[in-house]
Amino acid sequence: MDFEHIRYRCTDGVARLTLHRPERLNAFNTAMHAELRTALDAVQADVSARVLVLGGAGRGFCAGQDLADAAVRFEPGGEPPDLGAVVERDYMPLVQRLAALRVPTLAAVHGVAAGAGATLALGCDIVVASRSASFVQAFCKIGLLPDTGGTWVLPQRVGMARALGLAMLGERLPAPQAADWGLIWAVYDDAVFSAEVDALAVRLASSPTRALVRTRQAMHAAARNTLEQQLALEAGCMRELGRSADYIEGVEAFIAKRPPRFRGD
Ligand code: LHQ
Repeated sequence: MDFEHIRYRCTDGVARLTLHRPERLNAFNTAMHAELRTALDAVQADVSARVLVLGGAGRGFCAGQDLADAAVRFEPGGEPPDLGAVVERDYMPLVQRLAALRVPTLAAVHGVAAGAGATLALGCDIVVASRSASFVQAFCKIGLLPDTGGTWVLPQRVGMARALGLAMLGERLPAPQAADWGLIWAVYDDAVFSAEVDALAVRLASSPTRALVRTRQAMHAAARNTLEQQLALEAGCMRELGRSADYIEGVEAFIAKRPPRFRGD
């Protein structure tokens, strides 16, 4: 597929979506958001896709909203921009598409992930970073609050004290500390980062896709459920997955002491 501000390809079950405005640290503009929606819809519709890897081109992952974009600029003498409308049109659908995606999502963060760039990465199921990467909740520096699900995911991952500190001070959080705090899954040395990401992508692409996605959905639902509701949800998912080809294959492979060949259904 041809895009201007992103790159997208899907080979051997691995869908790779790369933010591609390197001269602007891959900051989001309106056109990039539209392309992201199209690409995520393509992943959703492509039955050969088994994992989505989200990365950035050039020297960093993403600097969040492009602050020079007309959609968010205040022109002297004019009306203030409606940032709520921008969030509703561009950022909410992005997070919602990621959360509903029928394949697991892997964010590969190198360099800086700032503002909505950071919270977008944190919206993926698994977040890995190169050792020199950093995460910046830059919103407070320009008078905003963490969006793109930031106020939801930050306290869940790191607790309220650290979440508020990150969001209110806007300091750079180095990737190793982000991993120590439980904000992200793992950090790899810069020299082996892309090889580690590839290996993880291949592993996820050969995993029982539907089970992984139900796991994400159940864990997200837990934030609003009672224990009783969550137990019932788990039972329903188990009922569904127990009828899946991947469950049959997983158990057969275990009994036969051979590696499973999951098909993702
Ligand atoms: C940028 C940006 C950028 C444009 C670097 N825009 N050019 C939702 C809805 C509605 C409205 C607003 O926002 C949102 C969600 C959000 O994401 S709000 C948060 C927006 N992002 C920021 O506030 C981050 C601003 N950028 C920074 O603080 C720094 O650039 C970071 C920490 C990302 C990186 O710092 P450095 O590594 O020192 O790089 P740099 O500052 O030199 O940036 C490199 C270039 O990229 C530079 O351009 P230039 O022409 O001078 O080389 C920057 O102007 C440009 N750039 N971020 N968000």
